[in-house]
Amino acid sequence: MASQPQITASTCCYCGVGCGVLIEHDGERILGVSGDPEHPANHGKLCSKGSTLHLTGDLDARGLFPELRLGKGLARSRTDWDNALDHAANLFAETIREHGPDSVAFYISGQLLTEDYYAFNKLARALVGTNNLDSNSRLCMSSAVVGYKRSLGADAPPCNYEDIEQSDCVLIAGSNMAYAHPVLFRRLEEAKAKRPDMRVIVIDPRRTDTCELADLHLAILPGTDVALFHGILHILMWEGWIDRRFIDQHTDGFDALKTLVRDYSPAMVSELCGISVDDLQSCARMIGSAPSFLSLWCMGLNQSSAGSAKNSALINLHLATGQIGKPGAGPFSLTGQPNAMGGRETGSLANLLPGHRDAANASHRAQVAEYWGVDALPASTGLSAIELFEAVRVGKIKALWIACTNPAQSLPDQNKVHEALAACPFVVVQEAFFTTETCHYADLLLPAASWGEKEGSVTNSERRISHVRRAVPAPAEARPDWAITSDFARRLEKLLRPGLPSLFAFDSAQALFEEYKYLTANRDLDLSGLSYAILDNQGPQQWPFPVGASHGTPRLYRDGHFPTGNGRAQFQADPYRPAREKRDARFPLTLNTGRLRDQWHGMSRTGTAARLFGHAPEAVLSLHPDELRRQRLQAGDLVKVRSRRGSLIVPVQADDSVRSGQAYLPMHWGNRFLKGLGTNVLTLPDFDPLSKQPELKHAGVQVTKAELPWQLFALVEGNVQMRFEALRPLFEGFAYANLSLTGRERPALIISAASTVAPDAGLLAQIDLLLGVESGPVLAYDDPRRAVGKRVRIEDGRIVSIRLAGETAARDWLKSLWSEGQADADLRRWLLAPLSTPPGAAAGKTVGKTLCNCLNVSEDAVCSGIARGLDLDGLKQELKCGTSCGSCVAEIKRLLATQPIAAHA
Ligand SMILES: Nc1nc2c(c(=O)[nH]1)N[C@H]1C(S)=C(S)[C@@H](COP(=O)(O)OP(=O)(O)OC[C@H]3O[C@@H](n4cnc5c(=O)[nH]c(N)nc54)[C@H](O)[C@@H]3O)O[C@H]1N2
Ligand SMILES: Nc1nc2c(c(=O)[nH]1)N[C@H]1C(S)=C(S)[C@@H](COP(=O)(O)OP(=O)(O)OC[C@H]3O[C@@H](n4cnc5c(=O)[nH]c(N)nc54)[C@H](O)[C@@H]3O)O[C@H]1N2
Ligand code: SF4
Ligand SMILES: [Mo]
Repeated sequence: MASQPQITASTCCYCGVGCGVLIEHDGERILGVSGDPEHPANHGKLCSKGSTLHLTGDLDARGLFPELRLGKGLARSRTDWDNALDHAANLFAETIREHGPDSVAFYISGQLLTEDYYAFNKLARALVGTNNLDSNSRLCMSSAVVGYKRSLGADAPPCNYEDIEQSDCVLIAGSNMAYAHPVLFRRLEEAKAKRPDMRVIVIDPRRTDTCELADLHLAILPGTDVALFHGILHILMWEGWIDRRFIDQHTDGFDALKTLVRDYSPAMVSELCGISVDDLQSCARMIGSAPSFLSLWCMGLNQSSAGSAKNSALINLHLATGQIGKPGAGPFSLTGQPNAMGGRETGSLANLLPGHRDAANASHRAQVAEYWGVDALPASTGLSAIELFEAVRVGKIKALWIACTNPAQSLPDQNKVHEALAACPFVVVQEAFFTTETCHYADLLLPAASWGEKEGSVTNSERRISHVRRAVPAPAEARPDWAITSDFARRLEKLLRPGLPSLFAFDSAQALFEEYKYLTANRDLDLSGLSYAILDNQGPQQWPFPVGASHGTPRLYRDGHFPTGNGRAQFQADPYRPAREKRDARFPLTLNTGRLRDQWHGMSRTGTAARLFGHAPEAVLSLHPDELRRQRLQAGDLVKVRSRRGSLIVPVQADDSVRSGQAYLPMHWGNRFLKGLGTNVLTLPDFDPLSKQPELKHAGVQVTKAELPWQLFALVEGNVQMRFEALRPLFEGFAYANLSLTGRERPALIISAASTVAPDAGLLAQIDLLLGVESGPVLAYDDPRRAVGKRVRIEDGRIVSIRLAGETAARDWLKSLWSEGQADADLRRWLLAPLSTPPGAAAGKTVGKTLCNCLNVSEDAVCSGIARGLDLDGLKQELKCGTSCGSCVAEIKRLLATQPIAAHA
């Protein structure tokens, strides 16, 4: 029974900043969310995604009951948990007996909780006996893992968030913090506002919102970071801005590096990186003269065929200047997912084992095997994500368990990934939302509890562990991941090791944590002194936190001692190697991919909240205006983007934040929201030799105009998830189709589609039926000769559904009438006449994007405010934009810098 509103303190389930949230609920349903003022990561702040968590998670999109498919080609049907997990256990046991333990694999996620990870690790390594356990962190953090381990000896970001605020010089490389780590970015903004002498350098081929804070932005050519970092070191050495004492006392390998970087002269580096020698010199000067220097980096470094080299080349700068282990200093890799760190700690990459151990290390294997009470752990090499899906595709992996990740959207080279999933004899998908691209391939689909519904722990970017608390029960039969995994494991062990005591006698998340934590004892990350009770009483804590500790460890390596064999950090001398796909005449553009401000990955959750589409309503390719001119394209044209692996049709926009010769497409689009296999149909599976992290940011592409004269536009209010599911398959036959949500109080599904000729009348009739414009209070005008038609459904004087076919010139006008709740005489006259363009004055009317999602302020409103002479404070006061989460402030500042202030506006 629902009762009085209650508050449960938990964490945000999105990014690695790891903000604390207060969930307001009635014991059954989540009613609201706010920032937890007590949480040290965010002190009460939330970004546009965190603050809208309670608006996401539409039950129509959630998994509620297990579903099983009894044969390829058949539909799945609902089943119960016993049947589901027995079936899976039988199939896994049979496969393992027949083809060996390496014929099965687990592909998991940085969004699982530490306890979930631990259950999967024990399942794969101790029970099944395979190292085929990898996670989406392979696409995300594995280059940082290699970087830290080989340069510093252990996979441990040495800094904390306060160091960022205290630093004199912050270098942000390949990270768009303003979008991807917004609350931490807010903290940096505030620190710089208080100490304007702080220097901020941004290294990113694009001019992102993060650059709004930068004293210097180096728009280097894609993939050239190693050359840049070596070039900076060259100058630091030349100018004597290095710390000889630190190098002598605490490091090895400087001489080899010195020899290498001698060649990276400013002239050569400026040429390679496409930046000026002056900018390069200023960058080196800012670093070399700063009392404290800290670097932050993310996917622009990691997702690269030179990801490990980029990480180590940046860490070299810290070692050469002694900028590590002291306040405001150090190399600080930002983690993407909320518990990417927990995954690394529990050993959830094929090459790792729990407690920062290595699967290839025999004594590490023996330690873990002994702790678990099994004879041995597998010595065979496990497959990393890209290799794993290739092994599935060629039939080596015959049973695949996927949890909390959507590889049919997020892995590179999607044609191959879809082939693999279609070919795999048995695919299990453990998911909170049954709408994802990967769910389509599940033979067994298991409903998982999600945010606010499960308990456990997570570690954020600064090594801080929070207790994730459950506020409400999971819907219907959804269960927490650790419970699903342990239940399956208990059934499997009855078949694989009958009669032996269970390895999985866990009755709570806490039981898993208690068992796991001792595997970290006496390791660099020692968190064996922690417990849920300590986290509850003392708040979130940073590891190491060994037994007997009274508080966590804010900063590592204060004494210059590193966890390598001889206690010294290791310089790495990797030469610069260009990105794998060179630009050539056929593929003259480099495609860069990354995040939008208000969306999360494949959008299974954020894509259920209509307002989160306000800032970026649909998939659009960004090209520099010069590039558009060169290709004779207009903004808004549909283009075919083609790489060596696949192609995609999207509209194009002019965007001078992208340099000529480059293109940018957000990573969020998959086959659900956009027809085709999404952004990753274009990207390449080539990976870094050490980290095996794929090069997701540099694909060679060509762009050509797509001639698709027959266009369709539709908008329909209400029941958006159900309509989405029903309508999406009908657009398979269109060359282009983008589905998304729009609106705030009245969410609507919105569709843009195009093809060369009109679809047959039957298909259009089916679409009309689902849009509710086939009968009832519908105004319609059809011109079958021109294959043009328009239909609008009006209820209680408001538009509730629109369908334009053949020609869509009136779409923006109609959308604005819909959003204003109008259906006036103009509309009726226009509807009943053959005209397709909107009447007179309305012709230019468009619905601009929403800049401030919290207060619902459009870009148009901000621009007209600027035209009236308002500054940032004036805009905040008058329009209220930017006064809540602050995620839009960087963009408002950019508009202030670029919009003309009309003299007599
Ligand atoms: N809104 C939002 N926030 C998120 C996420 C999300 O989906 N949405 N996901 C989370 C996750 S899992 C992750 S991993 C992080 C990712 O966070 P970020 O890494 O900050 O985000 P991206 O947009 O992927 O990429 C960052 C930047 O790298 C730049 N870049 C591309 N190539 C190069 C290069 O060769 N060198 C350099 N120096 N830069 C380059 C891109 O232009 C881009 O601006 O975000 C986390 N936060
Ligand atoms: N082109 C390109 N591709 C990229 C990237 C890029 O920058 N460019 N970035 C890469 C990076 S860094 C990352 S991290 C990946 C992310 O890629 P994915 O891991 O595929 O991303 P998500 O959409 O977050 O997938 C998580 C899934 O888990 C489900 N889920 C949510 N909560 C729970 C839960 O509690 N339990 C279970 N079982 N399921 C749950 C969600 O519904 C969602 O479908 O994408 C990678 N792909
Ligand atoms: S910065 Fe935003 S997305 Fe990241 S944890 Fe905090 S509220 Fe969540
Ligand atoms: Mo990530």
